[in-house]
Amino acid sequence: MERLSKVRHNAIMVIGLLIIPVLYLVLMWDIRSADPNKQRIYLHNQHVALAIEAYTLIYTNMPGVLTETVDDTNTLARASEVIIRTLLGEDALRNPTGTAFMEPPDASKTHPGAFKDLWSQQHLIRLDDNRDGKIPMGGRSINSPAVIWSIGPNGKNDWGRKDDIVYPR
Ligand SMILES: [Ca+2]
Ligand SMILES: [Ca+2]
Repeated sequence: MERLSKVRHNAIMVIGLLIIPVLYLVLMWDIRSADPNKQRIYLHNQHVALAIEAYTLIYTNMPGVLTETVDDTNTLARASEVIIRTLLGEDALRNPTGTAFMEPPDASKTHPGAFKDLWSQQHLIRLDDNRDGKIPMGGRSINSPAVIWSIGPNGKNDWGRKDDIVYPR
């Protein structure tokens, strides 16, 4: 009986010693494969999402212009500039108190409302304009008050698919 218990104990030890390096390798692989540029863009998108949330708390409506039904990327980019200007407190109509809900992006210093990704493309924003809790994106639906994305290194808006970097994921 005692011998059996010792065998079991040794077996557990061996399994444990095998699992630890495997877990370590999986973790390291995950850390190394995470692209820091994409992580940074994702955080920028998240930053805008939080600013939109703060705006809706104060003003009880969505900032900017209609975006949910806009299918043209250039039109959406212009609407996204209006939203960024609003969040920066630079749009007296949509943000009459002039409250800044986010830090100004570098690009906005020369072009008001500009919020560019690493490939100099405007971050795109879609808001839940009809307040039904979801936003259509490239044939699917995202349950969020706002979706913010970079069109990614291919320079083409894939509506959250392919190389686009989207918040929320
Ligand atoms: Ca909606
Ligand atoms: Ca893309």
